Amino acid sequence: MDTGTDGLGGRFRGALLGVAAGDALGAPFEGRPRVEPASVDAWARADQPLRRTDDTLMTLGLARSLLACRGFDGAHMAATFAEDHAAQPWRGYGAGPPRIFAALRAGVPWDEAARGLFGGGGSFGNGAPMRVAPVGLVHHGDPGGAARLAGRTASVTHAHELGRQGAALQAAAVAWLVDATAPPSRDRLVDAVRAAAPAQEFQDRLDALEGIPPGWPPERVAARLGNGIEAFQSVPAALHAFLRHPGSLTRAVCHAVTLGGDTDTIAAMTGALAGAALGATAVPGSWRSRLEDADRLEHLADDLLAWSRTWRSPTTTGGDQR
Ligand code: AR6
Ligand code: MG
Repeated sequence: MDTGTDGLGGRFRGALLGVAAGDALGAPFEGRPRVEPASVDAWARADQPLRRTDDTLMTLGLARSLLACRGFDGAHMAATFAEDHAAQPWRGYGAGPPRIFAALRAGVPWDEAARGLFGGGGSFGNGAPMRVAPVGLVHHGDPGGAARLAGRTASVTHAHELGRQGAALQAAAVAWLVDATAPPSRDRLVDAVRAAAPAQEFQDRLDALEGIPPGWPPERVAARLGNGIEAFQSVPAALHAFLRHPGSLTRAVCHAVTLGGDTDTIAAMTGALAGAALGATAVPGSWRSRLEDADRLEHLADDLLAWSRTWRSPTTTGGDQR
């Protein structure tokens, strides 16, 4: 059940369901330095609803904006994120985005608002990579194109170069995995995405991934890669969790949660990677039926696939908005 390798439609659905499942499974453990595997296991087998946080909400908003504008429109994407936040501000947002939304309401242009954060350097939080799976999907098989579009979507809230590179790395990995034959090897995946995040903070951790033995316990992995809210810690941690269990979405996501720290976001990104590689059949029925708005996630995945087919067809040419 857990080693499915669906066709393209199943992989699109798998990536979005994977984000939502990882987000909701990780959410109760967010901020704990360590998480016992037995606790994650119990929550994975429980029957309570799996509620989304900002990770899934912003993924939905990013996908809706790309579809509505037939590509990236910064003002529209910023307005979409701000509207979703205004409707449900209690979904667990980081500190930065609400400040950006307030600046937008005060009339600051979308491409200036994010640059004002954190002393003018912009954010390198993981808010841009956590929501970027739709970009990897529509650029499946094209990690470079995914990385470029991811950087543009990141700039709406994460102006810091490390925030943008984190989104580029995650999107490139999703793009590569959608078209990969399972199970992908660590070296091939790392080679395919390395160029998306040239900063030393990412390159050092991509190197470290290669040296992590399969038997290392979560706390040693977390000590090596980090498990924090910074994009350069949590994106490599998600790559690790996926690569630890490349044939099982459930095991990869549960392992991600045991890394501790920013558990919902590390698990959401792991879920995106595993879902892109393995497809929707890798998401257990028991999880899917607990997931908030699973139907909506699947419809959006289908719409992303239909849209990407229109401009990826050999008879059409892509505009620079994509
Ligand atoms: N300098 C210092 N600290 C920083 C910087 C910087 N340039 N950039 C980010 N931080 P934020 P997000 C720290 O606020 O990325 C939710 O729980 C700082 O502590 O831009 O959208 C989601 O589930 C800042 O508050 O928000 C994710 O886990 C933090 O990084 C997460 O929040 C997050 O950056 C997404 O947060
Ligand atoms: Mg969250």
